[in-house]
Amino acid sequence: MAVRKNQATLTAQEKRAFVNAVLALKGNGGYDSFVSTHNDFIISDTDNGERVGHRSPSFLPWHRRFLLQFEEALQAIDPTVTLPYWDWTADRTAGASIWGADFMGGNGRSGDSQVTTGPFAFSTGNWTLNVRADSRSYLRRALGSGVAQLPTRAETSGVLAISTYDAAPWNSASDGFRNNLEGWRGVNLHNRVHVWVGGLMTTGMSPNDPVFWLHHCFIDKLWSEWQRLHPSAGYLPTAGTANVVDLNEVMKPWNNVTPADMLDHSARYTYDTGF
Ligand code: CU1
Ligand code: CU1
Repeated sequence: MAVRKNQATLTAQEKRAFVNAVLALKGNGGYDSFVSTHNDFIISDTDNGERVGHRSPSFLPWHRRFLLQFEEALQAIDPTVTLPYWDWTADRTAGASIWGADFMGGNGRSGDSQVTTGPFAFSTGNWTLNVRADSRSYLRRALGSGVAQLPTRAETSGVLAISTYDAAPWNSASDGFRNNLEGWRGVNLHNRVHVWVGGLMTTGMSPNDPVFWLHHCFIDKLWSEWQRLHPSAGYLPTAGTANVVDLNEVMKPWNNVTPADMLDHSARYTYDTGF
């Protein structure tokens, strides 16, 4: 059974294995297709057609499936690798070890926000952005400048206490666990972390920053915690809802997986906290 671990507990060897698998996937072209897929599923509430990846109930199952596909791609390179998660309620400063030169690399420099340390620095030659909105092909970050503070454990616990998964109008105005976790409402958990990191993380091409996977792995873990706290709550809506993915409807771009298929991850992976 694959166990996803807190990144703060990884050994030097585990960090190296994860970084090397990510770099290998980047090198063979596979990585950039994940960036494109993510960017294709950034949508607004007012788009015509179905909302899938964001601002809708399927935000959580869509990203669970997306992370699984990425993890499988890494495991095809190195079967020992699993996705680590970044508990940003605990590791909440630019000095935290996650930003070390042996792992994610550090903050962007002043002026152009270019990341110049670690394995994803442009100068290494291993991390040129190909899926991008402008001519800048280097990874950028501005830790703590778009918003000063990462979410706290108390704020996160408050969101985990919300007993309803989601609610009409099933978008960024909804009340419920999903939208409070996604961050369009309330204390703002997920969106705020993207803004705190800054740079590419504030765009639809956010997977260009490998910390995207560690952030979303923690979002996935929080969903898992919520499921355990509210065992009878389930996914909503169950059926008959226009423009969003109901419980048993397939999700693009895969077209062979439903939210119902994603509710129980225990056959595929568990977290180091025991579920
Ligand atoms: Cu996303
Ligand atoms: Cu995200």
